[in-house]
Amino acid sequence: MNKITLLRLSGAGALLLAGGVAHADTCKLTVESDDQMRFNTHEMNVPKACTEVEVTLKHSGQLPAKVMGHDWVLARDGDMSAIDNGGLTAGSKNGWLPENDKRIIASTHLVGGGESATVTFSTSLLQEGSRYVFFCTSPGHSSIMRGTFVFGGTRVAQAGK
Ligand SMILES: [Cu+2]
Repeated sequence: MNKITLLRLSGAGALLLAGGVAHADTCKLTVESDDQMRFNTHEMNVPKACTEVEVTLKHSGQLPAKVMGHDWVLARDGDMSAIDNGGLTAGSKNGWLPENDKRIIASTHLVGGGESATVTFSTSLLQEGSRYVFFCTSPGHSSIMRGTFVFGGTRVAQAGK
């Protein structure tokens, strides 16, 4: 099930690259989270050749979702705060995710230690050069648990674009 290529280049600034682009249109990425309220990367890149992206969020810690639950949410840079606030309002019964929020491009459900969750979405939802972020909507987590998500190209678009 898990045919995932994960290149860890360096600690917190680790870069995730999708594998098998030439052979498959679905590009698979894995992100790990832990009991210290961290993702193992702050940047994810999806090549333009990918028509679909499959992201698996793993929780390598031991604490239950109630205490240290994490999710993986993708949105445009400017929508993060509003989604985060919506998640707070939605509360734990909704896994800290606002319901039917069209600003959410993709999201996993909340996972606790030892669990994982996968979400698949089409790259037709993404525009090359736009600024996207991935983050966790557990209360207070997005201040640390956030990163840049880049579709196509090798650089994040200039600020203000
Ligand atoms: Cu979290």
